[in-house]
Formats: sequence, structure tokens, C-alpha cells
Amino acid sequence: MTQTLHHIPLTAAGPKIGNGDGDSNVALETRPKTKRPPLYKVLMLNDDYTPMEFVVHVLERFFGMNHAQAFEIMLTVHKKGVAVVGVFSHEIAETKVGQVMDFARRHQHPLQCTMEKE
Ligand code: TYC
Repeated sequence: MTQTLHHIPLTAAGPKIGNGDGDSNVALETRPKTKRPPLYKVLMLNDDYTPMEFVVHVLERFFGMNHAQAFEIMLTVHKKGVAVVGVFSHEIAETKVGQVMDFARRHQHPLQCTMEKE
């Protein structure tokens, strides 16, 4: 899927093809320029108050981890302060962050979840 055509000029240097109508050869730009949508990391932040079991539950419930994976990632956040818990499209990442923040708020825990462009 890697694209390797970035350095092929669409229009050669030299005299312009065209009729002087000011369109700058736009009609000759035929190669479709597709860009993959950016991906976003969802990050879980440590705090001193949210119970470890709650974070494990969040990782199981919203990020599809099994208990062992969830416990491991929770411990990474606890020790290092932050960890990536998933990588998603902008819309999915936004939804996950919202779900986690809402769930934490409803249980009165200060757990923080954010997203950043990869
Ligand atoms: N540091 C918390 C505690 O000792 C546990 C915790 C882990 C909180 C991960 C948030 O994202 C977090 N109870």
C-alpha cells in the first residue's frame, strides 16, 4: 500500500501546454491524489485516586482487552504516567475518549483520557 509516486512531476518544466486561457493546465492534472486519513493515539493518564480495578475494567470494556492485557497496560500507566491504549480514526478515537471520560465522571473518578495525532 506504500505510495512511491511522490516525486513524479505532474507537469514537465519548459513551455506550457495550453491556449493561454489562464487555466494553468489544470485539465491535464489527471493523477488522483489520495491521502490516507490520519490516525490518532488514545492515551490514558495516571492519577492518584482512580482505583486500579476501575482502570482495568475501562480497558476491558471500551478497548476490547482481555484481563491480563488490561492489567498490564493499567500498570504501565500507573508506573510511567501515560500509555497508548489504542490507535483509531479521528471519529472512533473521539468516541472512545468520550465514553471513557463519561464513564469515569459518572463513577466520580478523576481518570483522564485524551487523543493525539499519531
Ligand atoms: N495510580 C492509580 C492508583 O494507584 C491507578 C491508576 C492507574 C489510575 C492507571 C489511573 O490511568 C490510570 N490507584
